[in-house]
Amino acid sequence: MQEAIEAIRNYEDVDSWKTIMFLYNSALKEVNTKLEILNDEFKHVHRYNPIEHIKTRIKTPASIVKKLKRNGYEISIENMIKYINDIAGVRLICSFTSDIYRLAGMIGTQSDLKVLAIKDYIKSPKESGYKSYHMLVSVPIFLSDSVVDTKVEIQIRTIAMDFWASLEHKIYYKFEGNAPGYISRDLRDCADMVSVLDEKMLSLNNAIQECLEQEEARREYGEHFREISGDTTKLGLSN
Ligand code: 0O2
Repeated sequence: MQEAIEAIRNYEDVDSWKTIMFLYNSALKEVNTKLEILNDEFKHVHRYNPIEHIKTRIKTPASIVKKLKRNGYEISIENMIKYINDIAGVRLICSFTSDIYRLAGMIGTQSDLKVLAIKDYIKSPKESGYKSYHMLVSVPIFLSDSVVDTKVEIQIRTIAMDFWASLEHKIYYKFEGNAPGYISRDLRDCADMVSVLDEKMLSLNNAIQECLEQEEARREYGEHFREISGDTTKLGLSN
């Protein structure tokens, strides 16, 4: 298997940018399909949907250039492939924090995905308050004459974390990273509220599940009892 950089060299005569974007788009499609299948299988087996929705995106050229500059790299296709890990990005939005770790476990055991790095900003949130679970994976893209390992960043977060991150992202860009102190403080307070909300929603959901299980057990016991008393009536054993 080869890295995307070698693939670019092999395609030197062709338009490298188009080639590389073709690879990242293909990687996104592969990972997206995998995640949809995992979600469908989970729904089929457990009657439960761990993924609320999936968003995919390819980083814009302007955003790639900005990030290379921000990290002090020269603007080149090689540097972009080497240093920008989130050119192909998938975001999985879940209802509960427990879904995040369940999904991460399921992704980690996919034999054709290589997990290159994990950043758990849920256990260790960023200074800003940002919470999310990031997995950098590589997926083999099978071309007619070669196989190219291509990186995809998977971000997994709850609906509440996503709500927070979207607003914070907007504010970050609006103030170009220099938001007034009170806005940053309010955002950190909101991040704490998000954590409390996520915890409460999870414990509420667990309580609901417990009630449903007890109800099911009672129903099963009732049916079993009715069956037994029917049998004893037939045998003339009932009072
Ligand atoms: P944009 O505009 O969303 O694309 P790395 O070289 O991979 O170690 P990197 O890329 O900073 O360094 O890794 P990380 O921490 O996994 O961040 C990747 C992406 O996660 C970011 O891409 C954001 O989309 C998101 N992210 C990370 N930190 C924050 C944060 O504090 N707030 C919000 N709202 N999003 C965050 P970009 O390219 O930085 O931004």
